Amino acid sequence: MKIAKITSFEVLDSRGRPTLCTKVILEDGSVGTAFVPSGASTGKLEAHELRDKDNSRYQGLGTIQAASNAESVLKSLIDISPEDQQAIDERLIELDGTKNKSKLGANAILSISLACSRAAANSLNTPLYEYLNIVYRNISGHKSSMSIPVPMLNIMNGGCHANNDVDIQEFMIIPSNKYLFKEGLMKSVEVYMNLKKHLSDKGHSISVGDEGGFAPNLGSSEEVLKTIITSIEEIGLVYLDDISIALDCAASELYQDNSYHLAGEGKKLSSDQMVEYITELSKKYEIKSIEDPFDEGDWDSWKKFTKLNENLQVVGDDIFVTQEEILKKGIDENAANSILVKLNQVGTLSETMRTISLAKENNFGTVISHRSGETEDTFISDLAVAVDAKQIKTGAPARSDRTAKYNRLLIIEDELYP
Ligand code: 2PG
Ligand code: MG
Repeated sequence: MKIAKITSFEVLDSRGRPTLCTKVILEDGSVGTAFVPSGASTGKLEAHELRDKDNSRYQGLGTIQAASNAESVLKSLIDISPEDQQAIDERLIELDGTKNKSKLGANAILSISLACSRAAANSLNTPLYEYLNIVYRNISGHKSSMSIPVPMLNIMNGGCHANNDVDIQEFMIIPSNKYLFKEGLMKSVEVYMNLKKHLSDKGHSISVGDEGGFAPNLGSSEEVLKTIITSIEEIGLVYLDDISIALDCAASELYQDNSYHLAGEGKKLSSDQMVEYITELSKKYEIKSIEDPFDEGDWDSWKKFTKLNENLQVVGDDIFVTQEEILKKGIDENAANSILVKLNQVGTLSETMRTISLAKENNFGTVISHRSGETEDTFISDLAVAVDAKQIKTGAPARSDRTAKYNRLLIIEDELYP
């Protein structure tokens, strides 16, 4: 089997910005389509998202060049079976030839990598999660089983995902793993519904941020945490037993001139003070998981914090950017105990799977993640199931770009456990 055709063009993401839609068509007529997501609080070492910078279109954000690059690789892929994901990805990396995929664009490369796996799964008439599980077993050498991940739902937005006065970017709820996926999702949605009512009754705004979470001006992170806990308890659920809280501080966005600027709270903290502040906040509110509490370059704080908070899930996003080499350093230096996994931070499916495999071999948790700029593509739901990731974060239970992922998991749960 060979790839017969590649087409790529611009579509819109959830922020209304252009992004790529790429179709890989095989000789037998099977088609695989993939959309590429896009971040706002991006890590410096992420693979390069190629934008046209032509200000006469989409304020310079067009992706026509990336689309044309995606189409141009066809002739270099026709000697490789689309089922050989590693060989496809290696050829794409070779053709690009740069460290950060800036020549073809990581968006162009990722769209082919993902579309190719979908086309192969369709050609074999296999559900995507099952096909990805086979690819993951081959790449990792692990006898990995499949499971439905626990969702982390971002119900209050701040930072650069909203224009309010809350410094921390994401306040997420996590249903207990005693629940089936569909039950945990339902409980979480009930909290989200009650939170909306609660905010509205108090005269707060119920408009939402980029990931579908509410974004009122509550001024301080403690106020947000108290409001969420009240919304959980008001409907008869037990905080921690039924629903816990996770945070993504996205602290690289707060870090400037060696200090953390918490503008909403009117605080400017040194690294040591930030370690203290985050440690106290997590202890006081019994936070279960905390992502990017420090700047991606502030490794000393990461190490101190992880050591001080052994029972807390400490997740590295901007610091590891889904890259195997950086994760290796993080594992060696005990800079965290979990990794956030985003396909477009590295740019191919096989590299993403190698990073996941390294994490698992070292007892690092893996959280599969969406981006703040998303599309209706639900690839990450299948990926999370395929690699037995345990957790997925993909926004609030609102807006189709977010609910599509949860709905896909409901479909997979129904197929796997009818
Ligand atoms: C994050 C993500 C997703 P962005 O920081 O974890 O929630 O945001 O896509 O803007 O990097
Ligand atoms: Mg993050």
